[in-house]
Amino acid sequence: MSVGIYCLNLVDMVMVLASNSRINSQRLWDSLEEMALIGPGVRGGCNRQTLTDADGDGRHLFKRWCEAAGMTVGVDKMGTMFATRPGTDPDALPVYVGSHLDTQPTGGKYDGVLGVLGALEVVRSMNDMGIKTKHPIVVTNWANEEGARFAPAMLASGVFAGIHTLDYAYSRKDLEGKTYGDELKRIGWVGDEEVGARKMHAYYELHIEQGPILEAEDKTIGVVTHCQGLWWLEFTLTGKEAHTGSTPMNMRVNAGLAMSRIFELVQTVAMDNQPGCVGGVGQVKFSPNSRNVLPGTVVFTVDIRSPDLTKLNAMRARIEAEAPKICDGLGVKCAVEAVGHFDPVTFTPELVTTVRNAAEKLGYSHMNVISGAGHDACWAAKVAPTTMIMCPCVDGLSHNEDEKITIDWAAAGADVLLHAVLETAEIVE
Ligand code: HGY
Ligand code: MN
Ligand code: MN
Repeated sequence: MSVGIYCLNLVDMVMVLASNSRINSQRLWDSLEEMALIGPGVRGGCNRQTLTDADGDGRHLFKRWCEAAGMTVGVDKMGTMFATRPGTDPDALPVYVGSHLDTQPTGGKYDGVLGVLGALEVVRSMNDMGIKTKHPIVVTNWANEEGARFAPAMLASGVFAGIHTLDYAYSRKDLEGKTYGDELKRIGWVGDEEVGARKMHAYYELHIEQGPILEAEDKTIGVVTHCQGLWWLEFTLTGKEAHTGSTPMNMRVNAGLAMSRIFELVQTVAMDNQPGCVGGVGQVKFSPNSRNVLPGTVVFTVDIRSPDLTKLNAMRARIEAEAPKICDGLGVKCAVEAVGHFDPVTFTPELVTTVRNAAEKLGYSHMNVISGAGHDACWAAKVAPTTMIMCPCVDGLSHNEDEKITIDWAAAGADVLLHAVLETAEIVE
């Protein structure tokens, strides 16, 4: 009986490896923990706000890691970072995969960061397995996704997709009056690439859910089919500065009182549009913000969202119709400016199927989800086939230093990301 020696040639070996491959979960977790040390919060989370020195330090670490993984790093004029792993076909458009490294002031370790370092881990794992792909892979760190310091959110990806001009983006100011352009220059991360000049074959983004559904349904992977739309309405209310003690109640022009009644209005409008709508306010600025002076001006941003465009715009219309009446009744002047917006997003069905098939193949429980939070993928979807992958987070908590995920959830998300990217980037010998 001849003993046939069946040996796998290199291509078969790579294909077998690739078909069952998993990322290195401990290496991913260690990278997440190391990045979290940069711009630490005060309760175990992160405060690595965009264009701060901490953001700059995080960028340098990410660049070092990318170069150590054999990638070359380009930067565009908005400061977005693109780390390229070459493909075998120099004419093939790259598969982009990433998210953001900037955090909220009281952010977690994983919002955005899991997507960037999960993408880096995909490349590191491809290197380990000697996998080559036809299409290059570009690991991406989008600048200013959060919009916490410079509104609107997803600013750099918005310029990339042609939604905002570079001048508009550079002019955006933080609460201290510093501009995006000046701060980007100050940290030394103004790149030379024209924003949006890069063309994508596809874009994938891994992100924590930032909501309670996956954990509650005991599902490991969120197959993201849509993302809800958003309006950020910035109100500037003008009252009259006056003594909080000696000014009679009937003589007050109280912008703070008007603000509180508009908060109630936002809550009522959102609750009147259940299910599937949300509304609230996260940022308020009183001037002069002194305990015993009635505010002369109050500036705050109303954040309303819905996956239903009609409901989203109806909420905006009702708030913009009723808020001025509240102010008129108090003698307060009311100005509103839309400072952030995107319509609900439908991700690319073919890529959504690729993600679902990868989760199936890897044996991960999964379900379709609509993203409650906004992401750079919302703008990438304007210029390329795009979709997202989500993993659960503990109690659905995010934008809070107590944000938690498990190493298994992180690994599952990055495993699915690996297989989706390999499918789209096409493994070759
Ligand atoms: O606002 C958002 O949904 C995102 O966290 N920037
Ligand atoms: Mn995010
Ligand atoms: Mn966020």
